Amino acid sequence: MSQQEVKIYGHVVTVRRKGKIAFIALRTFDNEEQVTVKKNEVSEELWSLVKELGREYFIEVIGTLVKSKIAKLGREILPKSIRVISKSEPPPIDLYGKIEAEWPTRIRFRYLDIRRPKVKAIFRVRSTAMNAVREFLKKKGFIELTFPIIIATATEGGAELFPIIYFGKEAFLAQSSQLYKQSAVAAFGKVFSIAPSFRAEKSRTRKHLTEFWQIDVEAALTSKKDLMDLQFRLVNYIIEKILEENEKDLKILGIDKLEPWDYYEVINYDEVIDLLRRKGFDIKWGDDFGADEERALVKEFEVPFFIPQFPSSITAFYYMVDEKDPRKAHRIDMMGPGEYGVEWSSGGLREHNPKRLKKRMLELGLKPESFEWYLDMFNYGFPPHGGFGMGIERLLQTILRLERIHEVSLYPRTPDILKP
Ligand code: AMO
Repeated sequence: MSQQEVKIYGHVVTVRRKGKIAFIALRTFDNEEQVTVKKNEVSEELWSLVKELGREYFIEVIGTLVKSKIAKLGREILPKSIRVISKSEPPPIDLYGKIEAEWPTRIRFRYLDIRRPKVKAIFRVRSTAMNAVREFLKKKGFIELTFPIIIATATEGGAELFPIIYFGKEAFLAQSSQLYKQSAVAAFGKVFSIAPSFRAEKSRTRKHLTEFWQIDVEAALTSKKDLMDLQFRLVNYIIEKILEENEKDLKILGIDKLEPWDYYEVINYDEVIDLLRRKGFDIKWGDDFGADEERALVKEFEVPFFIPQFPSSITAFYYMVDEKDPRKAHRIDMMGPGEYGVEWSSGGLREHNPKRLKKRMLELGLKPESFEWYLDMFNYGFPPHGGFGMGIERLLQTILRLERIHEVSLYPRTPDILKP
């Protein structure tokens, strides 16, 4: 590297002085640079300014970039001038300490917490993942659409809705794009949306947010095998892109083993129940898995796996019931494996016969009148179809080996967190 004049901006991480030399660790938006100030080579004014610099001061440095054997990036900046653009109070949380602040403190000062290299690494990976989803699905012929967030009816169960006042009427924040993506499939054949989803669940667990982002995918004339293959390839494509674009971030996060999976597994609901019973859980056919059961289950797997059928009684109305065995419905859950595994997605084949749909709604205690337009649209030549909804935070929680899903949300929303 030949000498190069540079102008950089960043936050002061630390200033270490050793006699006639001072090292400023400067966090730029992309890196941590070292600015080396030599008393004998700079003006008196600059040398005394260095003494005044505090943590998180935002400064401009103009100087020469030279090679360095000791600096982390193998380079350092010898400044000609330093300008303080914005001073900082002493930060209330240690942005660089080996021991992280406690989570409630981190959340309280989340606007500072997100400056930490580890946190930034997570969100650079998330950005790559979002792009990868779009790239992959577009290559597969899907069109990206956006659907309403303000809606009139529940899609995923009534109790989990956030009500809002809409010009004096009651409306809700969308739990998913379910009904709308289904409507669009009849027009476009292959559709997807990436949208926020809201669930008023009082679940204080490692995998629940009240606001999360869902990759909603729907395709006409698809099969369960197609849906499983598509999701498996989508996940692998995301991982390939992360490996390509986020090498530095993975290093910061301490993730040295990440690669696309060679295959996926399929395990039937009945086998899952047997397995959990063998593990001592008090669970019977017809039950959904609780948090502890899910955790025990995913730990048994080293690759992503699908559960391709569920009892109809615990399956939403829009899934197709198995004609041969009406106790079961064509719902497919995709599960992330291992210690950090969680349910990544739900999906399956949909019912497109309005009479059968109405019957299902009644069976599940829903009011068909609330779904008038949805039921009606199936009277107009509707293609068989299926799809899935994948939680982006859940997927990244597993990939990035994070104990808490909240880490993947810039400003997480939970029953306890509404600020900042
Ligand atoms: P479901 O309700 O299973 O299905 O949600 C789909 C996926 O969204 C993610 N997810 C969540 N992530 C974080 N916090 C939550 N509280 C939360 N709830 C759900 C999970 C889950 O697998 N309409 C269907 C999907 C479909 O059939 O297309 C649906 O919403 O990753």
